[in-house]
Amino acid sequence: MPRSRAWRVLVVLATLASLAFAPTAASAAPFNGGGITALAKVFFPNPVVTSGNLALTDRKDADYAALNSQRVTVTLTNLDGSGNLCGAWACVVNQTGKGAFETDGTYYYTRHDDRFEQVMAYYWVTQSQLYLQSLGFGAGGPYQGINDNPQSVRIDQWGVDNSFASDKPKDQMVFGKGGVDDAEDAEVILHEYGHQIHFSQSALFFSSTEAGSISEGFGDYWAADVSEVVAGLQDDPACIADWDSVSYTPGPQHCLRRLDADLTYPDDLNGRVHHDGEIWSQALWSIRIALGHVQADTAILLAQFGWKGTNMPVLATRTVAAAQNLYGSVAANKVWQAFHDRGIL
Ligand SMILES: [Ca+2]
Ligand SMILES: [Ca+2]
Ligand SMILES: [Ca+2]
Ligand SMILES: [Ca+2]
Ligand SMILES: [Zn+2]
Repeated sequence: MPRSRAWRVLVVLATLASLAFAPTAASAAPFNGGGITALAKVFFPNPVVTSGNLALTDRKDADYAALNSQRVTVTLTNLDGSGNLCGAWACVVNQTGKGAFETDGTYYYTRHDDRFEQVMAYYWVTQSQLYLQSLGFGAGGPYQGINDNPQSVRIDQWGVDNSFASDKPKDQMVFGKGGVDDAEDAEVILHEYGHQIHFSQSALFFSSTEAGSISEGFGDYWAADVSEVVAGLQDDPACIADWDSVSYTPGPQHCLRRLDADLTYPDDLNGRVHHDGEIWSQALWSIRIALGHVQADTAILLAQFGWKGTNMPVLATRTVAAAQNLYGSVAANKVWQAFHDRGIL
């Protein structure tokens, strides 16, 4: 049976917030996975975050100076040396359109060129995997690997404004081109990677509506989490997909969803997985604030292995137990508090 989860099924109104954006300092901490490397230009994580400019618009995928200047030069790692964007942890597989192919060690494109999105996907998928490994998951670490194989990615001519991840019949991530091309925003790529993490950890992550909501919430959390880990501290990290959402939210600030919606369990559940997921994502974000991302993510990820797809209180209890085993009672109490604040425990 096919299992897939989409990035977005509903237009979600942005939460307005008063913001004082300042361009993020180049405090980059990307992971170096070694192997064959090349240079590339990417959005880091997206041009709204790095410019602080809330007035940027898609302009039908046109190149213009205010966007071109937001590209950051990064190192692609773990490439297979073929010249294609394929390597140990990500592989761009195109159904249509030109695939990026370079033999001079540089993948420099502007966002009008579909190969730009291919580079984005290769880079951010690989960074996600290297971050998992840095926490000890796979690669000789103490814990089982998670999605540690070349993840197929398709940057299609798919016209709709949505993206999805699936594991059956095809293990792939597919990014649409509606509005801002979805893979121009690293936080959309990271959200979909969150589903791939779940596919890898348990066969039952989509066995119920509530399990699906947890996966949507975790995807949003992973988007904000890895966006900050890799690209540095941000003025408003709780805003998800600040760039992709300029096409479908009214502004002035654009966020697909947020990690501080203050919804509670079970009263605010309405059966819509992206909405209900905001309860879960906020709890995870609060754990991260309390413990820091390394401890928070280690506990959150360990609790997800083999989960039976039941409900939020069960997975929350497992997460508290993981924190207790790893870090002791003080940390476990903070995790419990984060879930308690959302009404989950
Ligand atoms: Ca584009
Ligand atoms: Ca889009
Ligand atoms: Ca996978
Ligand atoms: Ca963001
Ligand atoms: Zn999703």
